[in-house]
Amino acid sequence: MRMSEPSIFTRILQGEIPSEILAETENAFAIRDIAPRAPVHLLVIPKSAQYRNVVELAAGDPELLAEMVGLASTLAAEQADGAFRLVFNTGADAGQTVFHVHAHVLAGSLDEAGLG
Ligand code: DGP
Repeated sequence: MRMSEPSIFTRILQGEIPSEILAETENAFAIRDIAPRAPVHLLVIPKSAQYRNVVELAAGDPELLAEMVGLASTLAAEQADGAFRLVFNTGADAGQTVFHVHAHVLAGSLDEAGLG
């Protein structure tokens, strides 16, 4: 465990910052992105902030990565037609701003959608 400040997503999970938890599994949860770039734009986030990005997550806990993909798929089926994009911004130069790994789930009409 790093000794840094809790991430914004940890603070949401702990109820310090309001955001509806749309769904959760044992180790992950989902919220709506605060600045949606698609008709459906969700974030699927591990409950633990242990991994900073998807490369670290895939190396350290591939089962958790699979759990996140499953939650994304379930939500895309519930909130859209089941088709979705899964985007992991990885590194500040790629647009990552929160270094607590998270998947952007983009669904709905994606013609105009940015990549998260
Ligand atoms: P990224 O740029 O890939 O690190 O994505 C971080 C996303 O987190 C960004 O799309 C906006 C979202 N976000 C940041 N702060 C909050 C917040 O307080 N609530 C919610 N729901 N989303 C947030």
